Amino acid sequence: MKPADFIALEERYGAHNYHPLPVVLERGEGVYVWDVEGKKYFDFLSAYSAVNQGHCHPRIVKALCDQAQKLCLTSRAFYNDCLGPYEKFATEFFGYDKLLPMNSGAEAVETALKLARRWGYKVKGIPENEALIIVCEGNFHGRTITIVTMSTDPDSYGQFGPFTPGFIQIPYNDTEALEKVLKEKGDKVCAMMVEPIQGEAGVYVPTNGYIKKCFDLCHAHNVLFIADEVQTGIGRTGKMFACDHEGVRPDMITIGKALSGGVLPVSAVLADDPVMLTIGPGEHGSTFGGFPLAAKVAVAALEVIRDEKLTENAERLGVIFREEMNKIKSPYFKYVRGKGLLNAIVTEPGDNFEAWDICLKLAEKGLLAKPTHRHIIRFAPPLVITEEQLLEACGIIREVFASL
Ligand code: IF1
Repeated sequence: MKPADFIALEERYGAHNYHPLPVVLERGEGVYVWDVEGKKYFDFLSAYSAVNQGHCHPRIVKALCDQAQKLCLTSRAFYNDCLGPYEKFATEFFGYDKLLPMNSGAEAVETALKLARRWGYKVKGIPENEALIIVCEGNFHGRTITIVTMSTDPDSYGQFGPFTPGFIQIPYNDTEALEKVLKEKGDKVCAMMVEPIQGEAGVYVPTNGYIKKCFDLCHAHNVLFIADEVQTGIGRTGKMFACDHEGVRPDMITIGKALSGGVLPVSAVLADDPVMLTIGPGEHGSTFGGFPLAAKVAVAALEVIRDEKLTENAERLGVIFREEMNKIKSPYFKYVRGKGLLNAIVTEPGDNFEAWDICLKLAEKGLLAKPTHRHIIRFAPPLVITEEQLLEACGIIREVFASL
């Protein structure tokens, strides 16, 4: 079968909820993927930062295969010998009292919202069904109905109503707006949820000090500060969490994606006892959440982050990447922004020419990246990338801009 045949199958038999670049991949290793014709690419998307540890990391794949032959799923109706050790490892690794395991990032977000509301009623004393949660314009937290309620992107929420009540949207990177809402409605607000860097908005990095100020304002009003680090967490931005750049330890953190190194959907909420223990038996859960396979994979994935010093690598190579990109002299290049190895180039689209076309040219030259909006290209290679590989990739990007 040729690439076009695989594309035709998806088109014919799959729902049309995606518009991928026309590249059909069949194999991955480290920072590289190969298409069905054997062409090799740098993967500068890393499955939206799920593959921080690189494709098919041998240690993670071994953990997966070993456990798959022993026991995959028990449900939480019984105990198993993987979940407890994983929870101990992960809570010590991240520095929280407890972990609640789920699968997709959206589920972790939903779980955090439920915990926040529960805490609001049980601990803060908000009258039942009146709790409010503050979210930011331009956010991306997932695809469930409640989560798209929080979205300000009509593609995400349009014609999916009716929506979930109880959310207040404020501008991102605007602490005055936050202060105002908290002053007016703080007694009914249980939480603020925010991405420390907005991914879908185009790797939009807020002003230095924004996260710290949000955290302080929330705490002054007895409001939980929740960071959605599904994309920014686990080393991606050059710290374990993006909130670490400002020395903020959120009351709750949602993680996913790289928690499994991309081999399984594994997500979780991290919180301390006063929040986590507000939910009791039978009040929340998931058939697969924390299943033995996920537990073993997650431990291996985190050990790889630690042992291969991937967070440090992201910090160091991120600086080099932005330096290299700033050397681009092209009317189509406006600027590069990001932290660690989560970066984006903001382009100046022409009349008949947008970021998508640049991504097609990059793919031709052997580098996969994803446009977001008409004019932004995201660059997020696996964190196992070496300096030499990064410089080679930067050469491809510069070459493509030079050819426009
Ligand atoms: C897609 C973006 C990235 C997320 C944050 C929760 C979730 C995500 C901060 C939900 C998911 C994805 C999913 C992916 C596109 C993508 C994305 F462009 F939309 F913003 F990564 F940058 N919180 N992000 O970024 O996690 O339920 O998908 O596991 O194809 O929709 P999920």
